Amino acid sequence: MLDALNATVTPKAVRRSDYRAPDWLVPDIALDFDLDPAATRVRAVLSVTRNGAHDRPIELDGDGIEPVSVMVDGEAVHWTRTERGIALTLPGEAHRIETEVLVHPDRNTQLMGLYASGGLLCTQCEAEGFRRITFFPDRPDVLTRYFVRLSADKARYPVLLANGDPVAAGDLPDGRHFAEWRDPFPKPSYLFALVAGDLVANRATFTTRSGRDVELAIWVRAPDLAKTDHALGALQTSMRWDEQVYGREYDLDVFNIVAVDDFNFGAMENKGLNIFNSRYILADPDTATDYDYDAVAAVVAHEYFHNWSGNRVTCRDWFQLSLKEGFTVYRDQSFSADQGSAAVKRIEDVRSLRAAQFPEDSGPLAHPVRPDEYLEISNFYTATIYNKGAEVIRMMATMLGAQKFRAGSDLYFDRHDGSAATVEDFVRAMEDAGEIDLAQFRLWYSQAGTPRVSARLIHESGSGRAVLKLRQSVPVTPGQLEKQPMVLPLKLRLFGLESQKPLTDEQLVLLRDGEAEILFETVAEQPVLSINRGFSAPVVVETDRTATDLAFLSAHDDDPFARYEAMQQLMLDTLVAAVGHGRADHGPVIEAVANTLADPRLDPAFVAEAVLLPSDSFIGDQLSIVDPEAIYQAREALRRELGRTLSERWRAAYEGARDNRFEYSPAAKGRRRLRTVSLGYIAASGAPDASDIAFRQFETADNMTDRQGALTTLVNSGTDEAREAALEVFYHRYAGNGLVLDKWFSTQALSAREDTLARVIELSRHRDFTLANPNRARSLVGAFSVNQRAFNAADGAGYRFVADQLIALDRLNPQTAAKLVPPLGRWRRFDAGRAALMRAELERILAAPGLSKDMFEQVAKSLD
Ligand code: B3K
Ligand code: ZN
Repeated sequence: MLDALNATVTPKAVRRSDYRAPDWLVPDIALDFDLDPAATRVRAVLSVTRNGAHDRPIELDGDGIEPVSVMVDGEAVHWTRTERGIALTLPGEAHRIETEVLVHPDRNTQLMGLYASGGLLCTQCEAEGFRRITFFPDRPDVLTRYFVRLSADKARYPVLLANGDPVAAGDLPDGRHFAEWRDPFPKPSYLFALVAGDLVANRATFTTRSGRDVELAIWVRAPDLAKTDHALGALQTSMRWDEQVYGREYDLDVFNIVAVDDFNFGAMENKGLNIFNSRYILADPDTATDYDYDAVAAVVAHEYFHNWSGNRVTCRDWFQLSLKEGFTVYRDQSFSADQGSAAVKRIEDVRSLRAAQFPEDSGPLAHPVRPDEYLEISNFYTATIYNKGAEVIRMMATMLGAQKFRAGSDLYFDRHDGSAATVEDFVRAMEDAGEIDLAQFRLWYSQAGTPRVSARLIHESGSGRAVLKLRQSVPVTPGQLEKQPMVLPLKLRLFGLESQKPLTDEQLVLLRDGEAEILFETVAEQPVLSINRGFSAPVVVETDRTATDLAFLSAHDDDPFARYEAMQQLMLDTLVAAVGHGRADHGPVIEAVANTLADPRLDPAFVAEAVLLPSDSFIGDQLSIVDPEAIYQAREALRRELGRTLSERWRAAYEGARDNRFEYSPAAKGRRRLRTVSLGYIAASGAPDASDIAFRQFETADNMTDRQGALTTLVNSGTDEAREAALEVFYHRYAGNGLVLDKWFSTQALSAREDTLARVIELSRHRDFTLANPNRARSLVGAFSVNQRAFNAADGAGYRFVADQLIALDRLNPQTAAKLVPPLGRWRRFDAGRAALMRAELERILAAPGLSKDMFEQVAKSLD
């Protein structure tokens, strides 16, 4: 029975199986915006055509907008309100619908639709924001040619941008002006965009391989102009890369990117007018870390690549989201791999898959790469859709080989250009071009859960044979109790422990059944198994490899990922044993780390990754019940011992990477990374001079990577004096720079110190803290909730703090609030006491008056 006070109407699920082609199409639209932050008048003229023989009305979505007038073919008409907008009964096959509505950008705190950000007016429409701008069949399979006229106050909004190519501009009476834009490529409404503001551009010309000139511009506010060169360079590099690697050329005369400070996620691929969260555009050495530089290039590339994988070929419905996102992430990952160290890039990608997607896949929000239903589509922009989706594409590329994969991609673009496609269309193109049967492989799209593979290698020394016994299982996930075996492409190779040489070539094994045996002949010596090389399948592999085997692979495997992985496994085995028994033999890890540090052939960037211990939460993911304190203590003990025992080596590595004047290159980045990782170990050793070394690095750094690396070390383990001094200097140095202040907040929220929660609560009352800006909300609340030890304080104070913030944030911005729910939903992984406290907070959120659909879905599923 519904509680009368909290009568939440359970929102209706949207199901993939209910898909029906649109009843009406909209080949053309003319939009006229009379822009004003308080009240913008939007006039729309839709030419609509009946799709097929039926007598159903046309349904136009509308959310939070009031019609001023609705006319059909020039006459005022009768319309009815529906749950999602309005419906009109139309007599003929083709009509002209004219609507006028008012919208209020400066009251839009959800940041969906038309909103105000730092003096600009801008839009965000994916997935369902266009209906907050005008009445329209807001679904991705309705493709429309847009003509857009913008008018606004010229002094306040001198720049007026929309999709496509500019066609006219001029002055109007009363200090206003106008601009007209035409986008010749039919597109779904989620790709619509406009921007109005006082902006300046960093410009360049790009000549496509067929010789067309494209005017590129990155638009920002004047003080930020000097921080746009990196993004502009990345745009040019990605345009060339897509021509060379995928044969895809840009198709309009202009390509505009605008940076805005208030944005719900990273960026948006609107046709010809990408809108970015400023954190993925602005970069200079003083304010951006190497990680930021890399992220700027990756996101610029990602959004650019969407021009083909997403825009020219779009999604039929939102269940197909991974069609554009998984493929585009795969494309941006390949692009980034080509710009620097492919091995390090693969390590980073796998690390983030394991940090975000594996927990999702084993928790209450697990869903397939192609989901079957949702309440709120915004909740499905997940690591599963993006990152696991990219792994699924990568597996197809591995199985087909580069040439056939390219042929499959060409076929997909040829077949579906200008239309809205499905995941099935993509897989079929790969099958046709690759001459391969992907019937069973399709399970990767429909079955959730991370498959587990167990691998046992048995050597019969007498016969010189070795047998590899493989077994797979797919865990139960919500709504999916029965699982079938999947196709797992596993790259493997055997090495000789004694000869230290490979015993076989690398081979690609396709594990299709629950169990399989692979026979190796002429294995004359004790073999060691290198498996899932390059992380060829996104699975968890369990082997019976000993510490000796893993240490051997960490020094001798020829696949850099497998080498990293062996070290990680060795560290994990050690840490899991330590958590279980209160102590463990640290010897093998110390020796393996020492060998890695001493190997002169290794790239410092690789070394830095290889010697890092797995994170607290990844250690927790290996355990059935997470004990945050025991994990933290075990990890700290190993870090301390590594720091002490290898003290000389860390200092040598630190010094060796010094005198590194800022330069953004893979080599310089690698040295900086190793330097800060070494600093972390020097500090972990408890050396009395550690705080001074960190403070010196903090003060003398000529770049943000070194400065923030030092700040993090000081915040975690510096003396009270050094820590507070550094925080103070940092804060004042960057006062007014929102993106850098975000780092100041998140560094403190991620701190390993005992008083982190108290500090975070204090920071939530800081004058620079606001929930209205998503970056700032994430920098404190989001960062804190992934600080495993502090968030999971046994008294539940961490949970309470996060729940309070989420309730408040939901009133402003449901989409951003809902994204921060998953850490609270992990209660099953904790002891009964913590689980009860987490559930109580979830219940409290669920009972909050006026809870959004976004939050309802995430919280209700998390409690289930
Ligand atoms: N397509 C957008 C994401 C939109 C998220 C909407 N909730 C950015 C991207 O993936 O490229
Ligand atoms: Zn994307």
